Amino acid sequence: MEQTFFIIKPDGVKRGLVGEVLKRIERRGFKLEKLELRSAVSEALIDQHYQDLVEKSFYPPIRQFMTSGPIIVGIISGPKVIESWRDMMGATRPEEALPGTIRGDFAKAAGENQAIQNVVHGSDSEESAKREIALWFKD
Ligand code: DAT
Ligand code: MG
Repeated sequence: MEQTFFIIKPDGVKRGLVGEVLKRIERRGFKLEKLELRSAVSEALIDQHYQDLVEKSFYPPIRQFMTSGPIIVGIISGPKVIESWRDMMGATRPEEALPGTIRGDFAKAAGENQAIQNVVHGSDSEESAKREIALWFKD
């Protein structure tokens, strides 16, 4: 069965959206394979996670945001879960995320020199899912 990796980002945990996100995962019928609260995520781990973005000019606020508080990390499985979870999350930019998606319903635009507060992460391909699962769950 296909698997994907997801994060409830620091904004989601701080705003009390963990239950809301998990409810949507359960309602969709995906199976929770792993679920952990990580309260001290290192900058090094976030840099590895976002290896394709670290060189971008907009990256430093993302590193700062992602290490700003506890996050939830997990693995879910189901048919076409990678694409479905991306659909459920919605578009990266809050103003482009459709109503009914997690980001469309909850994401907040970036303030000056701040990261977009878009509540959730999901792997964008089979290759990313494998890489991210191995990175975050070393066992
Ligand atoms: P996604 O999270 O939808 O997979 P991504 O992997 O391209 O998007 O980027 C990771 C995060 O980085 C994204 O959730 C928000 C931020 N980000 C991406 N592109 C950005 C940009 N052009 N300016 C500011 N922040 C950006
Ligand atoms: Mg991405």
